[in-house]
Amino acid sequence: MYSELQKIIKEHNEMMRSSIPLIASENITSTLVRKCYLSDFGHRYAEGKVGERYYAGCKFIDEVEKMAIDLTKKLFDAEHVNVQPISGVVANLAAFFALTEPEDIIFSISVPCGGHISHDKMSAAGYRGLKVVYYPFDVEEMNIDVDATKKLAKDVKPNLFVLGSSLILRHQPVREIKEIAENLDAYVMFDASHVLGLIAGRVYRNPMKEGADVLTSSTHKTFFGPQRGLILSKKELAKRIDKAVFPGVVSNHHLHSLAGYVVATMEMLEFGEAYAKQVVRNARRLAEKLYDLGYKVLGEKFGFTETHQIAIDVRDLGGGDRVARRLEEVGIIVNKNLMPWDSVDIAQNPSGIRIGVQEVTRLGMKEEEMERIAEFMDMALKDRKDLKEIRKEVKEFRKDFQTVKYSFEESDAYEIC
Ligand code: DSN
Repeated sequence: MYSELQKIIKEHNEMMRSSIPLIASENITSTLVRKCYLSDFGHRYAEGKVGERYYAGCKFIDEVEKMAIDLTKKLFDAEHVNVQPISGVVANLAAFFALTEPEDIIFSISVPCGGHISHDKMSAAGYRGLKVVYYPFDVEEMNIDVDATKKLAKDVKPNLFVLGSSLILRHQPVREIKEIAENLDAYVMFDASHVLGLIAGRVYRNPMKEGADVLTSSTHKTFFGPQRGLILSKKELAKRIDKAVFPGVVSNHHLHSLAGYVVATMEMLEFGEAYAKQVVRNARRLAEKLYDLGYKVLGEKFGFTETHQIAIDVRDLGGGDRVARRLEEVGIIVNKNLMPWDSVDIAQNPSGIRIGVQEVTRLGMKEEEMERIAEFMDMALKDRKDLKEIRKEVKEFRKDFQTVKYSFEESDAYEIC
């Protein structure tokens, strides 16, 4: 049995090693981060705050958590930091507990317009008992319609404005929403899961500097991983946030990955700016090339993207499901994605695909490689070559990109340490 599992892991690693990973919510960690997973921290418990634990044996864990807090404060110039949420959804749930009461009304971006499920009725927001009203959304701009939001907010009087999304091509209007919120005595929370690494790298505007009261996030999309969560907040909300996290929604908080997060934060401080700039350059180049090849890439009027993501309407190619499967056959991994005009009922075959270039950027790819990727996609989607032949070419192309860049030592991307 064990050898069967080993075989599966090996095959998975080989598949990833020879593919082009373009899922916008994923990234790869350096070996320095991965080594932390194997430490004894992974067997231990540390409930409570640094220096105020419920178990003995936390002396060194306290040092790690203090480093995580201090480095995060430095990176984001944050007033208060909680690094204990174990994922982005857990961070959101804690923020909802800290900022709202059941029956409160929140404004969220709808899932087809890019919002994350945890901001919606079917997930964390609904489970907190919140009533969800969607922002008016300008599809041409792929952004919140501020004027219409202002009008709607006057009638609805939400208690909390949730910003940030999973399909996020633009800077979102945090300042404008904050102004609306202030008049209603409401809070503004920004879920930065997708753009955290771009905020750290100073290419995406820091929502806390634009007026958000709370920033929630996962740590492994544009950020350098590993998979966990965090919350930044204004000082005056610190106690409420901390209580909502522990004992609210987290007990132990996975200390081996906390140590990995410390390494990732150091990497971000050192290399984040260069990486984030290259991410946005890569996303734009891939979008432009696909657009030139005749694909319906959203957002021509704003240069296609201001982040790591691009979105393509692929209805004329059979829809997102067909396109994602076909690309997978040649080793290009993307996700099918609802587009703003879709109903959630067609989530299994939506109108579009979403592409993120953060992981291939971390693997060292630049604009030239984005053009190659667009050509591979085009060959597969327009049947210009046998799929097996394209798969071979993709494998060959990937051979030059086997190490993790933007780290203190360049390491093999798939080595099991
Ligand atoms: N659903 C994930 C995404 O791909 O954006 C985030 O949790």
